[in-house]
Amino acid sequence: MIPDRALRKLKDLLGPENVLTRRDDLAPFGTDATKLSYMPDAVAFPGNAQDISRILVLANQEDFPVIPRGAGSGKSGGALPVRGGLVITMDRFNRILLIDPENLIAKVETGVITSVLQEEVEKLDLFYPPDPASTKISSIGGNIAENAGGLRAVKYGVTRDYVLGMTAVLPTGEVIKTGVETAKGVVGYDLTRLLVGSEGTLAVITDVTLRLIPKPPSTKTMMALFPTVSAAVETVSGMTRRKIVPTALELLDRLCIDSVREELGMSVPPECGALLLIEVDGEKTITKRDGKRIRDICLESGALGFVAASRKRDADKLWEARRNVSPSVYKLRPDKVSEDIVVPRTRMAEFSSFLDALGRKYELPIAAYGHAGDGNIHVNVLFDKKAPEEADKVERVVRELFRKVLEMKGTISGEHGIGLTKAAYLDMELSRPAIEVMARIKLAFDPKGILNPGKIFPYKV
Ligand code: 2HG
Ligand code: ZN
Repeated sequence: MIPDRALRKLKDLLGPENVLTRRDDLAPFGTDATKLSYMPDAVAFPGNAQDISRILVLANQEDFPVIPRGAGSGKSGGALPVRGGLVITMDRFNRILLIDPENLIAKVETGVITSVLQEEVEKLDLFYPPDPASTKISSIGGNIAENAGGLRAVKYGVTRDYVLGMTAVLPTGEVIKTGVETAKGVVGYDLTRLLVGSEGTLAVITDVTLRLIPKPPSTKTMMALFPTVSAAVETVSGMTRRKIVPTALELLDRLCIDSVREELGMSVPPECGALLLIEVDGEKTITKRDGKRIRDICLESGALGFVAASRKRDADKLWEARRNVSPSVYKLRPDKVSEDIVVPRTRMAEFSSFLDALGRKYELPIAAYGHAGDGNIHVNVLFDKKAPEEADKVERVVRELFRKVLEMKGTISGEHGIGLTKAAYLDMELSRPAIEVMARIKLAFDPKGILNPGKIFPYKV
């Protein structure tokens, strides 16, 4: 609960138009892409780092939780107000401050939508590679909070690889600068790297300096059809063995294909059990050569068909369909849990047989898709929460999945973060001393535990 005097103070600080307290207005800020929902006590729209600093000082004095929120597209519940309190949205932090083609950097406020930045830098023949499937709806700040990956991570790495420095407001109200605006920098502990992926629990990041690279002059998009997921992922291993690193190498299993069949714009025969979407980039001669090598590998590995998109429009359609898999699988059941496990690339075929057996054992549809080039597979367990015989099984399915992934030397989260939905499983992967040292870091930043409580840790820090 936020005391009335604190709410009055907030309205004085930000202006009454920037503080919501009516229940009807609050509900949309209590949910995200997990479809879980919790009611905040109030929502604030700060306009600059000083506003956030004052809010956090007040929260420490009056002891209420503050939950930073980007665009609300999170997949692990990182922005949900699980203990009520004040949600602060970054909507007003929506400016691209600088694109510097000579130093290859951009400076942006963290509420900027990722695809907006991508489009702006591409106008100058520059490239911001991190490309989560949600690029059109997620914000740079949210991507940084969760260290988002995405489709191009196989070649270009993840968000953290492009963050050089930032302005961050500490939970105790101090505003700090971390990192650099230069190509390199090693002064002091790497707080930038610590804050990337800290899921809104250590600081509120208000602007960032990002590394850019030159835009690849051309791209080539291809689709290969396979009878089974095993055949498709064996092909992925074949490409890695032959030292081919595409820009994107994405898998869709049969359930996913069925969910976006119309959107693909290319016909996929019913005997197709899996497909790979592949993109390469670079000089035209290179994309042509790599495209041919990839085609040969796919056909040698038993592909049922192989097509290259001849027009940009067709390629865009394929990628759009791929980005829509996550919402489209709801056609199969009204509810799902989305996982983002990673297994060693060489063990994906073994993992896909495990998933088949898991689905049969629990009699639930399990869709598998995503970033096969990284071994990062989205396992979506579909169910109906109104049907207790289905809902009761989901936790067991997830535990069994994580146990197998860890046994295979994988990780339980490759890109969505732990947030709320995976906190109960954190100790499956991390040892007690590792969690304790993280808890001590949290306490060093946030002694009163006011910033985004209830996230990451399986117990109260
Ligand atoms: C994707 O790659 C996203 O489509 C979402 O990371 C995946 O919902 C999911 O499981
Ligand atoms: Zn993904």
